[in-house]
Amino acid sequence: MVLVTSTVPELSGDELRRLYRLLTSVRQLDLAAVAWQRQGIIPGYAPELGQEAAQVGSAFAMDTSRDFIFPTYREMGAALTLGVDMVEYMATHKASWHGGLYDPVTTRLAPIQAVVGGSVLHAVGWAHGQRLAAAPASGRPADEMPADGLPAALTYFGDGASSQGDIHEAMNFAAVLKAPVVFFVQNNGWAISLPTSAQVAGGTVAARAAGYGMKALTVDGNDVTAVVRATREALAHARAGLGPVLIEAMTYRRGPHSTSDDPGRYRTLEDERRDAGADPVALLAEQLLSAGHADQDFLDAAHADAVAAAEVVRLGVQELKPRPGAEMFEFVFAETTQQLTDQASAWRKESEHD
Ligand SMILES: Cc1ncc(C[n+]2csc(CCOP(=O)(O)OP(=O)(O)O)c2C)c(N)n1
Ligand SMILES: [Mg+2]
Repeated sequence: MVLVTSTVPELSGDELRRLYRLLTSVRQLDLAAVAWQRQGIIPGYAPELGQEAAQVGSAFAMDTSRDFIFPTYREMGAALTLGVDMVEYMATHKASWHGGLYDPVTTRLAPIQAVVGGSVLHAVGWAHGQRLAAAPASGRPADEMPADGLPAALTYFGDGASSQGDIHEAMNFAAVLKAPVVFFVQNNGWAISLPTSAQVAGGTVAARAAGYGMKALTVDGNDVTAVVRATREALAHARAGLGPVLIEAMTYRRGPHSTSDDPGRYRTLEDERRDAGADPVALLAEQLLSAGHADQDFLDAAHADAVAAAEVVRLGVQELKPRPGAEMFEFVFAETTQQLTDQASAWRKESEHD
């Protein structure tokens, strides 16, 4: 199943230790966020328990000095790996600000996207723009690649999203235009209550890439080293102007779809135990110990630091205040319209808000 080629080097001990710290931080923050929802600190959250390796590994492979990442609503692990401020990220789950309060341009992370499949279209548009920008004089996509290759987009979506028409349009255009995009599907077995078998004809998303003449990699999404190497391989292909790549990371949504979902209504604990595969955090711990790259003290320290960091985020989230309502008029267009200005003043008169 794992199609990582030998041209992608093995990860170093230092990289593996960094990845372990990231996986542990994501695991602890994710568990904490579910608890915050139960405690009434945030109204809702989409857990990613079990998907840490898929998210951390893929984001870890990116070059944040030039690439751009387009998330769904479940990519806290990718955001944390990019170094996004986690209070600003969690603002969307506190309902303080839709899409997160972080700056997408400096963090290289597009706003959190709840429209299933929506981020994939944005990624293709952005990536096509990179090829146009590489040959501005001609007004056409560059044929000659810059020496260090093109900036690339990484876009996340789920097995459920892959059944949407938008995904077909995005992939077809990306392949025709040879846009530097990595389509990263987290096949976590579920689209809310529907198993993959009930909504992905043929049972595999990766197989569809052939229809677009697109390179595809299927990878064990619970093994972070496999994910990093697959993403690096895909990026090299996209940067060279050879076109987009589809990565299908096989993983499992161990928790509910969101904090308002009860998976006990459509699957049993036995199903979960049978289908979940390896725990990504435990798997990397085993790999580190058996290769002699880390000892138990390192793992314990990473855990303690992650718990403490999640607690700092909680305090920040609790401090978050509502944003001024007038901002809803300010971020619609770069240059506002008369109609919007009129609406804003009518809203002020009616609501007495500032
Ligand atoms: C366009 C659109 N249709 C439907 C929904 C409702 N919805 C939210 S999540 C979801 C399932 C998505 O499943 P998948 O793509 O596998 O992602 P996962 O939640 O497993 O990460 C649906 C149907 C939505 N948010 N947007
Ligand atoms: Mg899914």
